Amino acid sequence: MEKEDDTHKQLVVTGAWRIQLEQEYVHKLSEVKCLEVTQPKYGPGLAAIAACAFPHGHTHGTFIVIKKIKPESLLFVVNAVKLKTSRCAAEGQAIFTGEEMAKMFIFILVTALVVDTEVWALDNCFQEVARLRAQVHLLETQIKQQQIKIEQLLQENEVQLLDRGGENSVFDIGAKRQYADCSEIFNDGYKQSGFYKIKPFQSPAEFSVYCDMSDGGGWTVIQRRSDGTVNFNRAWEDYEKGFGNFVQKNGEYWLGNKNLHFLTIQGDYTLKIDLGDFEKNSRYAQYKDFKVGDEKSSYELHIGEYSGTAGDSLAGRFHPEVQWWASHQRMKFSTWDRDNDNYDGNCAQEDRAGWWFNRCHSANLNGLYHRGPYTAETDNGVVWYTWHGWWYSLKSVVMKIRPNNFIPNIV
Ligand SMILES: [Ca+2]
Repeated sequence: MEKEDDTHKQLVVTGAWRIQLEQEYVHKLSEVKCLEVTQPKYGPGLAAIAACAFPHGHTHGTFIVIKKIKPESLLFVVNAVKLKTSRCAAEGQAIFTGEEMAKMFIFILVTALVVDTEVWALDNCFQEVARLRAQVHLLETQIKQQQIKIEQLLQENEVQLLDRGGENSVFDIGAKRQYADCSEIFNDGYKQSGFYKIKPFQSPAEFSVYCDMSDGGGWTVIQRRSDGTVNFNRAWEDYEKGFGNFVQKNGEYWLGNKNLHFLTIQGDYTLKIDLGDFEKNSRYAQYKDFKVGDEKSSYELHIGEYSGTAGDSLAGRFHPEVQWWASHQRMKFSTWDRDNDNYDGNCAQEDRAGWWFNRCHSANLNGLYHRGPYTAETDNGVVWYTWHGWWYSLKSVVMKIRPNNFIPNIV
């Protein structure tokens, strides 16, 4: 036989009800006392759930449903039911007789006059509920704001990625071996252009560089101009270490004079300079035996035999009379804060670039990004004199190197 034990039942605080209660239940109700409201809980559609104790020996458990309507009065809504077992009650079930089933939805309205101390505890509970609800509302608002922000950021990120046209191309091919330049990477079977890590023999650390695996493959890109987004008017230290965008496919950068030195002392390198103008034309200039000296020599430039379609601006051989001041052969590197040129003034400062200035130049590929024909106090644009003269600033430049003896992959 199941043991009858009506002890702790649930008191559910919910919506308002106004229903009559039969006399016999009024009597029974008076015997039921809500001893204390403990551990208010909150759930969907409920203001609060609290435990309510019934006098020992009562076989009629009572669910009391309450909602505070006005501060000065309480509306008690009582559903009187007979609970046969505590076990069932604990599980939230109730077993009813036929008669009780008929009466189970009978309710009573009680005024605040009968409110006792336990009810005041409930009153506090309501205040707590209101406070917590306000808090929940505030937090929900904050979460919504955060979600909007996250969505905005994701959208911006997506737009940026679209802008780049999926041009991010950084490759991590693991640390199986160290590559001295891009030609070694190419010869090891990596035929996709993008950023790779290389470490020339004497370089203290590896660094990231764009490898152009087209055009025969194996090219280590040492400089790129493409859209004017990177400032090339920089100090000695920046040019020494390198700067710019080492992430995007067309990112502008200067690989760094130190790195150029470490790369080019490894062997005989060919320098190829790809040039593009704003009329969609392209030319190139190529020099054998490209070398950059060490720090002591102020990263002096050495170039060998020229070939190409853009003219020999670097060695200034286009006109014998200008060669003495226009050639960049054997010139030291200069920046606005390190004047190593052959000019009384400061070429790097006037022409707004770091370069192997003479007096001052017939090529200034690190010049200001003017976009085509320009006027300025000095010829400070991205200049390759033998193609477009001093007063046309080129659209694109790629300076890239690979060993003279590299066997191009010509398909
Ligand atoms: Ca000077």
